[in-house]
Amino acid sequence: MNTFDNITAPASALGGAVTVIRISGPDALEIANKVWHGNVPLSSLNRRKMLLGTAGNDQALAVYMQAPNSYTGDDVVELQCHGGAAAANSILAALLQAGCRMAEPGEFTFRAFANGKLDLVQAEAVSDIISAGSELAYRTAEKQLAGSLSRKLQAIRKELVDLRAESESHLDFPDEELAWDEHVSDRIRAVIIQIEELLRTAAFGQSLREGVRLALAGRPNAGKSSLLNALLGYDRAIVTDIAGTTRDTLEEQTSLRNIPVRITDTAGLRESDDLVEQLGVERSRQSIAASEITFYLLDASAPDLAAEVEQMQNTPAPNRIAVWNKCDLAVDRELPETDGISVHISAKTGEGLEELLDAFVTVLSGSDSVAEPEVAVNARHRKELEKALAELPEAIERFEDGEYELASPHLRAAADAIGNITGETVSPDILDNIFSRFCIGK
Ligand SMILES: Nc1nc2c(ncn2[C@@H]2O[C@H](COP(=O)(O)OP(=O)(O)OP(=O)(O)O)[C@@H](O)[C@H]2O)c(=O)[nH]1
Ligand SMILES: [Mg+2]
Repeated sequence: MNTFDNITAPASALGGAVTVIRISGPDALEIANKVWHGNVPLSSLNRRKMLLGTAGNDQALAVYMQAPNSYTGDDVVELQCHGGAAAANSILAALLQAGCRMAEPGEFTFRAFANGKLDLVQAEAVSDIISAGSELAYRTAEKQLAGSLSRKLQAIRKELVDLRAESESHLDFPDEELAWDEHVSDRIRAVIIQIEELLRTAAFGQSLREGVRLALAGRPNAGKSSLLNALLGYDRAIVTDIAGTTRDTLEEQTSLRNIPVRITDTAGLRESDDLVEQLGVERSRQSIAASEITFYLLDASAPDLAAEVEQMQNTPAPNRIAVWNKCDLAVDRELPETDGISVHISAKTGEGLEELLDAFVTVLSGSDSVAEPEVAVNARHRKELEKALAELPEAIERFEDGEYELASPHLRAAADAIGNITGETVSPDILDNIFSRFCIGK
């Protein structure tokens, strides 16, 4: 990828009603005017105006966005033609003939980054917006595109650069009576706290991007598949009154309270002589262990309630919520206490499902409401933040011992790690890696 030639690609999926073809580069205008013809050519006189003309044999709309006021920061022309591969391909072929090359995946956004329109965190947010699987993931990505995370990171990096300058000025003027800042160690400690705060958003960020893994567990017939269907809002899993109906794990994606979730319905946990059922139960245990949250279903209509609870307590499950199901059949029955959060529902009538979702949100966020996150760092950001964090205790120690020359490299390494996140100090192979994951045309 570079920033000096002319690139083109469809910016919308082929096959829709309309295809948008984007051209970006220093000669975008000239090239577009060879392929698209209207009453007047595209020029700075009619920039940002949609004009009707023809491209190939068909009608096409064209708009010119003059650098730097475009998505990429280059001169950009966008053509809109009839959907379908044939129309788009004939225009693309003409554009290639006229001097463009095909853009690589993410190359338009790369140009925006290289031209200083976006930093790396914002460029990644563009990709997050496209792949957002829920409203909350979308809104968080939007905030990061608007700079919510970039601003925090820039402030941290600037502070680290200032601290390093402070540390080095001790070296440069050791004998002078300068007004040293006496709070350097405290300032480094404050940076540590800010980085730790960002790191705390990583788990939620992963859930937002990939979906929370939620397992439905319990004995046969407890109502796991019924609950899956209730949460999805349609009949996905087979439900019968035969214990052992679900034999294999079944995974579905949905969103609960705007949070993307991957729900696994599991085979009921019990001892069995049936080989297939044994294998299913083994899978259930694995899915439960790999989940982030487990809804453990207990049958409120079962004859032996203590046995229900006992089995739950003997089954290791992360972030377990005890869910007494079939409460419609046990209206006046006293249900035993369980450790941790418990809710009472009926998968059949839908009663208690709102309380169950409240409990889900509480467990996930550690609070009563999922405060809409301002930022949510991704795995790449996390790695760099951890790198920065690892440098700082030693920087404090060296500084406090007066070994300024040894404190300074730690501060520098920490600042560079933060710079890798925003792209200020990032290496080309990391850039390639990030942008290659974008789709063509973005
Ligand atoms: N009355 C009542 N019946 C329910 C409720 N939930 C499930 N059932 C019934 O209980 C039986 C078992 O439900 P399933 O959802 O198949 O139970 P499961 O836990 O998936 O069972 P396995 O797949 O065998 O492990 C079915 O007959 C359901 O209609 C409920 O809340 N109230
Ligand atoms: Mg089932």
